[in-house]
Amino acid sequence: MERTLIIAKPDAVQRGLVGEIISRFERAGLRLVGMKFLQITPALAARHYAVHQGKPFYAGLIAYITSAPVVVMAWEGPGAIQVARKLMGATRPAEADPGSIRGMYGVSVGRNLVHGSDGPETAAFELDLFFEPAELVEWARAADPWVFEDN
Ligand code: IDP
Ligand code: MG
Repeated sequence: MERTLIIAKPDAVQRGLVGEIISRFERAGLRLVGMKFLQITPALAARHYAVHQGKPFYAGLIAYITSAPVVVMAWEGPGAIQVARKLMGATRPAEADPGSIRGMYGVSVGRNLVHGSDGPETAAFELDLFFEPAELVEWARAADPWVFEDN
C-alpha cells in the first residue's frame, strides 16, 4: 500500500475543475485518506518546490501555486504514486495523453492543473509538509476487496 500527495492547483480551483479531478482518482479506485482547502504561502511553496529552485520557471511557479486556494489530498492504494501520475498525464499538457487530467483540461505547462508526488521519498516528504499524522485517516472502504486485489 502506498500514499501520494495530490494538489488540485489554483487554476483547477478557479476553473471549477476540482470535482472532475477528484473524480479521476476516486473512479480509478484509489482511497482518499486526507483532504484540505488552503492557500499555499510563499514559505510553504518554497519548501514544496525546493528541488526547482534556480530553474528559469521557479519564480513563475511560486507565483502560480500561491496565487489562489488549492485542494490538497492524500490518496492511497497499491502503486498509488504511479497510478496517480498516469491519471495526471505528462508535465506538459501537449505531451500528456489526451484522456489524462492535464491532456484533457490543460494547454500550458505553467497551468497544468494538478500536482502529484513523483516517488516514495517525495511522497513521504510532501505528505508530511501538508498533513499532520492525525489528519490522515486510516479506514476500510466497503469496496476495497473489489478494487485492491491483495486487500
Ligand atoms: P510535475 O509537476 O509533473 O512533477 P515538475 O518537473 O516537477 O513536473 O515541475 C513542477 C511544476 O513546475 C510543473 O507541474 C509545472 O507546473 C511547473 N513547470 C515545470 N516546467 C515548467 C516550465 O518549463 N515552464 C513553466 N512551468 C513549469
Ligand atoms: Mg514534480
